[in-house]
Amino acid sequence: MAGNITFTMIKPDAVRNGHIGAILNKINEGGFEIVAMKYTKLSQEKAGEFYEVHKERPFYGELVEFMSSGPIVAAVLRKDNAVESFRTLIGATNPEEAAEGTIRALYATSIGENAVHGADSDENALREANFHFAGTEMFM
Ligand code: FUP
Repeated sequence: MAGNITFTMIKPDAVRNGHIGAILNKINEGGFEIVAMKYTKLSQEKAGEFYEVHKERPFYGELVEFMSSGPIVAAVLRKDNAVESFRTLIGATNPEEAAEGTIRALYATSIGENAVHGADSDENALREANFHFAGTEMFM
């Protein structure tokens, strides 16, 4: 059965471009409840750890550099079938391929600087939530 929790980050590009409010509005309109949220900045070390699965990919260095280049908003969201539903709301990784009206189609600039992160499985959603938040910071 699909879980009801996902994890997201509003990435440094979207924060710099002033899209926090608009993106949170899309998240609310999409029917997601915010169960944890913080405005924070990842160190290079923390960003490297978060994206460890991509370590061997050619874009890993740039990804870590970018994700630690400015503040982000990290959040845990609740909705039925949260992971899949949120990935539909954000659209494809490459904004040029993202469906019209999705968060990435509206606010991302490139495949590397693509405005938002969305967990890709229930297991990763929980792992990523626990990476960013203490149990006492999540109002499940
Ligand atoms: P997504 O799950 O849609 O965030 O996409 P991936 O897990 O495949 O990629 C994670 C992040 O790596 C992306 F958000 C941006 C970066 N990336 C690139 O910079 N270039 C690529 O070709 C693919 C991903």
